[in-house]
Amino acid sequence: MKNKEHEEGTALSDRSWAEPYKIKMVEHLRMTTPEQRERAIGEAGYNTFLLRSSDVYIDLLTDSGTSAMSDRQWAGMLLGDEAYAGSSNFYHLEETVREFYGYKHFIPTHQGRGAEHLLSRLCIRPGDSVPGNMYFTTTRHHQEAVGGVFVDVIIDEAHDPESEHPFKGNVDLGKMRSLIDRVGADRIPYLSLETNVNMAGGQPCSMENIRSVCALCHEHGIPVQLDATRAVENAYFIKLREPGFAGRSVASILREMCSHTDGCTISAKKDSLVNIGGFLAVNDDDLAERARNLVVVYEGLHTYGGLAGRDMEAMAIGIAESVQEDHIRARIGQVHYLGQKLMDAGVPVVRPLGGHGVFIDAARFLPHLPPEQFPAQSLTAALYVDSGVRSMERGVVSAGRDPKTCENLLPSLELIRLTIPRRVYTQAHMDVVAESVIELFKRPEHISGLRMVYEPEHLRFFQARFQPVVPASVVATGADAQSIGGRQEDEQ
Ligand code: PM9
Repeated sequence: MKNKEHEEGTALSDRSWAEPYKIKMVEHLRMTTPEQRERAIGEAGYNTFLLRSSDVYIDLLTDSGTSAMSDRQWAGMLLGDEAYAGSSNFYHLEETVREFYGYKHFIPTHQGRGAEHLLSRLCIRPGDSVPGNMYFTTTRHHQEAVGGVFVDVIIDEAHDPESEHPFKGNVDLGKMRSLIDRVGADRIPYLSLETNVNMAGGQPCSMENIRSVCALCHEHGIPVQLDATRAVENAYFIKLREPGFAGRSVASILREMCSHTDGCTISAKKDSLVNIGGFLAVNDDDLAERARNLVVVYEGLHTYGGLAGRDMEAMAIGIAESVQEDHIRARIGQVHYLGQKLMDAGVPVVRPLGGHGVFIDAARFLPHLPPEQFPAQSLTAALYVDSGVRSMERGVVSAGRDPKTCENLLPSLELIRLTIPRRVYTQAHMDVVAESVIELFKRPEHISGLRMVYEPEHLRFFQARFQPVVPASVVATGADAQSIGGRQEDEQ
């Protein structure tokens, strides 16, 4: 592979590079026919979360828990100490988290939202404002569930898919200052600072921004809690894009990022290369003690937090592997390989390319669909029917409703995410994905919109169901397979 951004500063500047591993075990993929896929997506209510994975050819739904573990991690699984209390794997993991992230206290949880739940319950009082650099679905849910009000303080560029700002995850210090002035520092329990901001397209924060926003918050006595779920990927972008960091190791950049903050929540299912797990890590002794008291209510004992000993061992090994330079370069390089192919074909994607996936601007891809027909959701269904590639909606369905007015929140970004699992697919898979997206892009008008026919109460994107809204013109001209569900509607 060759990607300009990833060649700089390496000995291989004018040479191709490849994945830094070889394949030892394979899992067979099943290719289906368009007819089978039309049936499957109809049965799934046009929601890719409701497809069976056996009906999926290339699964780019998420990078969460979908990584391939290394031989060392699998070997570590056999070293699981499955004691209820005080497992040796817990101590290994605690030591590893301290070494790579640097926080004083470590509390394991079953996954990221377990840690978000604990942090939100422990720190947020009803009516508090909780600033964050763009919302994340589960994070905001837990903040609102305990009466907090999420306030977006990300820079404006993050809401513009075409802005080439290299650090679109940055906090706007002016927005943060005016929130402090408006509600008072004592009504802000913490700033939730996400690394490689997911909903913005996997966009990083700069070290300079992390430093200055932490200084501002600390001046007012407001702690900063990092969502370090993809902090390693963020560290790599700092190394590539921020002056003064090219010669530093990703591991040392990660440590520095964390050192400015007061604690973190992590879904270890991403950066840390495991299929399950998460944690809360904090420096404050009192908060740590209260978290240890609460974890036993919701997750399990404070030395396992809902995880098996073997899961903790795999996580400890995965964390050490996650900061290896060749790993992270290949990981982000693969995402950018796919992104570049789409950009070369003129497909509108979020720029600059981010960390964990390529985000297609569905509003520009399907300009004939109004927001109330869920363009991004429609595109995920059409892509699946075309090629068996599973992607995820990140637009109005994910945004949900305003808790007060119950109106749909209309985010500025209406995206689909082609999320790349770590160490799972090859360059050839990326070619197949790109071909399918480009094929759809040639005939977008054949893709019909959707209407929501079932809306769950919480985090609706996971389980909502849809039906096609087939425009009369498409039905009249006898649309082909791309008119997702045209035939389905006719049958009903
Ligand atoms: N992220 C993702 O696919 C999985 C669930 S939502 C579809 O991107 C951040 C930045 C995340 C995240 C999960 C969580 C929650 C917290 N912060 O899924 O509970 O991207 O482990 O983590 C998903 P858990």
